[in-house]
Amino acid sequence: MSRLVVVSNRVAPIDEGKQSAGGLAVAVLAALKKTGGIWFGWSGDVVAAPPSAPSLTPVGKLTYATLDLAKRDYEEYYNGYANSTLWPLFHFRLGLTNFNRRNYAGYQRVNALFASKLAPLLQPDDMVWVHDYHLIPFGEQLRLIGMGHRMGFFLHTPFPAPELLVALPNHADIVRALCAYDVVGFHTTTDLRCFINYIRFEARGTVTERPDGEGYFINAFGRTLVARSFPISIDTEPLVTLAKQAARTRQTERLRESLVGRDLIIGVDRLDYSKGLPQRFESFHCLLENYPANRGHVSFLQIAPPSRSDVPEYIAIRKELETLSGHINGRFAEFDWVPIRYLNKSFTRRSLAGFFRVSAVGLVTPLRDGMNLVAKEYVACQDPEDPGVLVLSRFAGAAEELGDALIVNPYDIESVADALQRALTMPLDERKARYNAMMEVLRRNDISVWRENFVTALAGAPYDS
Ligand code: ADQ
Repeated sequence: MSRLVVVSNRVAPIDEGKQSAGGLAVAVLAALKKTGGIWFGWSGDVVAAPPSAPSLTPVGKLTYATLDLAKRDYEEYYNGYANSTLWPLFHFRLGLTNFNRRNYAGYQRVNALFASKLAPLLQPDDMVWVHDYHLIPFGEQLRLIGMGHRMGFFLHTPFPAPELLVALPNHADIVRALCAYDVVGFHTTTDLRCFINYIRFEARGTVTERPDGEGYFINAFGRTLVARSFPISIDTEPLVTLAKQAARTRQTERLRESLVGRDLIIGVDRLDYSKGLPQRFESFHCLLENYPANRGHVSFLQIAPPSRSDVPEYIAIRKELETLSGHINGRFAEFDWVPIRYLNKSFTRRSLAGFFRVSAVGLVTPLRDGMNLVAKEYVACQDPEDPGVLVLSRFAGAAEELGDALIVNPYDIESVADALQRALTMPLDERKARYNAMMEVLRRNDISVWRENFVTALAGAPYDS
């Protein structure tokens, strides 16, 4: 069995026992434990003078290899090109997309540097699996220094429509870099279609459906590769078990007691402008305006830990949400009821599982999201005998699989309020039918299926010969 080498911007916490380990970390660790291998990426530290070699931590058959970033690299590669150029653009936010040559050069430089540090650690038969928009040129950089390995890339964000992508000055370089891989994976068929359209109409490449129906052969920039959708998922069964246990913890009990019989709507997101939080707050406001019977009877708990707080757009959205939540609470709160509980902090997986289970409605309304695992987690954490209702944005990748949620357009504030009202008053039979249909999907496609499908596709490479 070939070793697997996973490359991602951040390497997950080495303490695997940690309840905070998310789906990707669980999936990657399980794969690495099976095949042995390396997990390579940024340590998360920014230092004045980064050491020239990665720091290696062997744990059983796998080795964590991490590099520190210099301040300038952190600014140009991470805050700059990755999070101020590619992230907004890939979320269809052209108005928030900043481009400059310095950041682009920093992005390329760090990718080349990282590739040069991984190369000496590679064995000839290794398969390299690179993750996400920070590291698109990584594979091309490895090839430039003579690495002929099987290499795959998975994009965790959406892929933008070509009409938007061409606004990026170096769009052809970015897509050419994607074509240096043997397998390129997206969350949804929509993302895949955007990529294929770019290849056909911008790159003048050819796209052929694979005979087995598993994606497409792409011929472009002198290479042949496979492009396919691999919808990421959650560790469904362990999470079902965790939620059952979490239902009885003291913390969950405290939340239940604090509601005194009221219904709870929950939102859990990184504090990011892609998640549609201002529109969500407005929708809750509209629910209280248009359906006044909910006043005093429904609370909205929004958990939103800050992220990327060095990037100005993230400072701005935080301020906006503070103003909005203050405004809504000021308008509607009673001496014994506060409409919005807005928290800027993280919780363990166990705590979240308990909170999801107590909540009558899961409100997941990104303006654009690669997949959105919270939507899937909310469903898996429900009590099968009395499940809550998921209200889900059509612009989350998860909507492609979870059609039994109440699907909404997050820009349409009043119809999201209508969907909330429908969710809060939905009869038990309908809630159960929707829950069962969604659980069927989550059991069929869990995180291990996602991983196996990608690794199997990569094992079939190269597709050139
Ligand atoms: P994110 O944008 O981070 O991920 P999401 O898919 O929802 O979004 O994953 C977030 C994870 O963090 C979930 O497992 C969630 O439970 C956890 N989390 C969120 N808030 C938390 C909190 N306050 N405390 C503790 N845990 C919290 C990116 C893409 C998504 C894509 C994933 C995976 O933007 O579209 O689904 O990668 O590919």
